[in-house]
Amino acid sequence: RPRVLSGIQPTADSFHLGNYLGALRQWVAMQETHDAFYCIVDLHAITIEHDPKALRRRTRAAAAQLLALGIDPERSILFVQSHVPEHAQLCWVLECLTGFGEAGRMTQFKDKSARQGAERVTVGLFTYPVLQAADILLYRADAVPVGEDQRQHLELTRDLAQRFNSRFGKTFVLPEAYIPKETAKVYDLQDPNAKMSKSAATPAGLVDLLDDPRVSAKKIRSAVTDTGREISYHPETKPGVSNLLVIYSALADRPVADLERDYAGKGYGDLKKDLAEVLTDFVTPLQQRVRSYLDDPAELDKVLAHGAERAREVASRTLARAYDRVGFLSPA
Ligand code: AQP
Repeated sequence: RPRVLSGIQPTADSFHLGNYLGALRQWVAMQETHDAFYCIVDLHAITIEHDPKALRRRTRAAAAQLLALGIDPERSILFVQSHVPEHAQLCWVLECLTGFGEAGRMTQFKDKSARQGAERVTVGLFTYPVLQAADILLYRADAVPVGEDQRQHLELTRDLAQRFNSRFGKTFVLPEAYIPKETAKVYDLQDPNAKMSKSAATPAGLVDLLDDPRVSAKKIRSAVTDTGREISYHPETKPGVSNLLVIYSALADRPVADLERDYAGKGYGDLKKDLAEVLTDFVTPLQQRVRSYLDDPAELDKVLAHGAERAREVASRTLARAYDRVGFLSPA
């Protein structure tokens, strides 16, 4: 079976709808068709200032959410990045193949460093996409389900794999980004031209999976909509309503065209009210499952330790091969 790898940062107490619809939904589905490696990327999470206690809490919360969303730790390999030291080890080798200018062209780095202010930007934030390349290449993944914002990083990963292979001999698989067509980018409810993101200007535009559903319903009701009255999917001219339709369609598993038909002649208020209900029906049982996983942190840690052990088997083989190819003497 083809192999899939993807990662998510434990940088918030809850994943948001963008994370879920852009990436995590595909993680769950791809377990059926792929050998799956899913990683909670805590090394990435320290590229911006962080609180150690929060990081530990959020790493467990990430695991609980992934299990609650349907990641099956027997079928898939679910693990924490820092438990597998090969990620940092391969990263170093890849950093030595990455051009300084090449890394400087990454738009996520430009955006995030502009937000941080120059004096707080770390070298780790700069080399973030190289570590991401190591995450992917270690498992020789064929497919990487991510949102649209990660496309450029995937291109870099492919470039680095190709560069390594042509310089030192075929070692890595060139991965393909797997970006869902409809939900590649979920937009902020208050600013439907900006990506929904935990670092958004206002929390009103962000829907967290673990938010109280009444709070989320209120955010949906106050979502920015567009001029005109018609409920139709036109991302250019009606970005607000189109975003709501995309979210609705994904959560209810119904094509956008069906929704357009259902809501012909109805108002934005009707759409928002129903979407809030669909969301509530989705998050209520999910939150119960998350709570029950969090009630037993020792069991969670066991699941993650088991995942790390299985991940290391694969990662250590790839790293040994890469080390050998670059000419490192193997320890006697
Ligand atoms: N708005 C989005 N639409 C579609 N996909 C999205 N992803 C994130 N936001 C959206 C996808 O979620 C996965 C996990 O990404 P991450 O761990 O890098 O999370 P993040 O980028 O830290 O999430 P944010 O909220 O976007 O954080 P900031 O504000 O720090 O940039 C990825 O596959 C990503 O594409």
